[in-house]
Order: sequence, then structure tokens, then C-alpha cells
Amino acid sequence: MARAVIALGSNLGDRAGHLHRAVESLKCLPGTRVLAVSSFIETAPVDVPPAYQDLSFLNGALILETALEPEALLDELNRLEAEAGRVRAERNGPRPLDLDIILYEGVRVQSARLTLPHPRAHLRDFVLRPLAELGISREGVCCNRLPEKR
Ligand code: PH2
Ligand code: MG
Ligand code: MG
Repeated sequence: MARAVIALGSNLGDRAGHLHRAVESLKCLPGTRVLAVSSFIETAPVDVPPAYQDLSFLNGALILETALEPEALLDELNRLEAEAGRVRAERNGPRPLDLDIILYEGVRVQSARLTLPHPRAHLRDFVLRPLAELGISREGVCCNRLPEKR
């Protein structure tokens, strides 16, 4: 089993509903347990096309423990995004649900599909604020390190 940190975001439709349903769906993934969930916070859009500057985000984060390998976990996250109605049309376009793997304990990956730890998470307040609530600092993200198990 490995622990992984997932960032959640939504700026389309019933944002809170999408995030809450995602947490419930993650609890049901095979070999997976959700250990901690942050609160969900309202954040201003960062680096989105000008047409979508008015769509503020709801963001959060969670820690899970899983038997899924990183790429298998990514497949499940992409499936949940699609089930929430996400259509990938343009870069950083509006989305009912975005689920990003921020780090996966002890694993560094650089492939076409996945980079771990997440290459931009440590620069983004909308990720770092929920992570801080879970006891994970910017340094923790950069160093691929989670707090001791309690
Ligand atoms: N996600 C992005 C781009 N910009 N801004 C906020 N506030 N929250 C996000 O989740 C977000 C963003 C790309 O995934
Ligand atoms: Mg994403
Ligand atoms: Mg994202």
C-alpha cells in the first residue's frame, strides 16, 4: 500500500457536489482508503483563458492509501472526471471535476501521461492551502514526502 495526495478542483456546475461525489467515489476504488480530506475553498482562477476569468474554483485535497499503481490510479481519476461530465476541449478550460495526483509516496515518474511529484503543485496556492490543512508543506511536495502516519 502507498499513500498518495490528490488535488481536487471544479469551476463548472455544482462545484461542491462534484467534489463531494468525487470523495465518495474515491472511497470505493479497489484497494483504496481515504485517510484525510481538507475543506473545500473558493479560489481565483490561475492561468485560465481570458474567457473563463469569471469562473472561480472550488479546490480541496485529500490523502489516500491505495494498492493501485500510479498509472492505474490515474486511469481511475480520469474515469471519474469523465463521469462528472468533463470534456477536454482546450487547455485549462472549464471543468466540472479535475483530479490531479500531486504525489505518490516515494515515486518519481516522468512519462507522457504522468509526472510525479506534480511539476507545478508547489507553485500554486490553490493546491498548497488545502495541503497545508493536511499537514503537507511546499517542501513536502518538492521532496515527495508525506507526514508520518498517525
Ligand atoms: N486548475 C488549473 C488552472 N487554474 N485555478 C484555480 N484557482 N484552481 C484550479 O484548480 C486550477 C486553476 C489547471 O488544472
Ligand atoms: Mg488535471
Ligand atoms: Mg489541475
